[in-house]
Amino acid sequence: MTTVTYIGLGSNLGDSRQILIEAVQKLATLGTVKTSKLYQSPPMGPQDQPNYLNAVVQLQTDLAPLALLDQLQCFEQESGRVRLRHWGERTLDLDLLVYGQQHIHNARLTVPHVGLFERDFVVIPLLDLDVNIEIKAQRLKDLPVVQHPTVAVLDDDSWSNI
Ligand code: PH2
Ligand code: MG
Ligand code: MG
Repeated sequence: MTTVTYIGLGSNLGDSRQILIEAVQKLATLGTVKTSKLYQSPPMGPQDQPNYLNAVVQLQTDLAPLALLDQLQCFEQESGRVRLRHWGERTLDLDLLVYGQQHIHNARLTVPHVGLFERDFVVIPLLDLDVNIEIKAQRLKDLPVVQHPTVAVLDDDSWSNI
């Protein structure tokens, strides 16, 4: 059965734009994808790191949650993932934000993603993909972070060429 999932993409090391384009191409091998706009976003966490590029992909896939997570971690490694410190700089971060309506809590995975509601670099691109999206009965467009976003649009949804 096909499930609608949302994947958060982030990068602030290397050629981030190219790294995210290649990530979208890899995600497209797992099902049908749609991309949000491409954003630049100031770092959450340590401030002595570069700004991030962030986007969200909607992926409709037949993969089960942990099989999807395996693929995301594989794609992170293939990008030559470097992760220097907690909440620090990285070449590619792929976060499973939402998996259908499911709530998942296990040693490897928490879905919906922890902290999603507070992160404008996640909420704003999610709204690009579905302006009426609700997660845990919360309409994302009503969240406080939507009122004063710190993210800047770099490109419209054609940035990934998908
Ligand atoms: N990811 C982090 C830490 N801080 N800040 C922004 N703006 N965007 C991110 O994707 C991000 C971050 C670690 O995953
Ligand atoms: Mg992350
Ligand atoms: Mg992550």
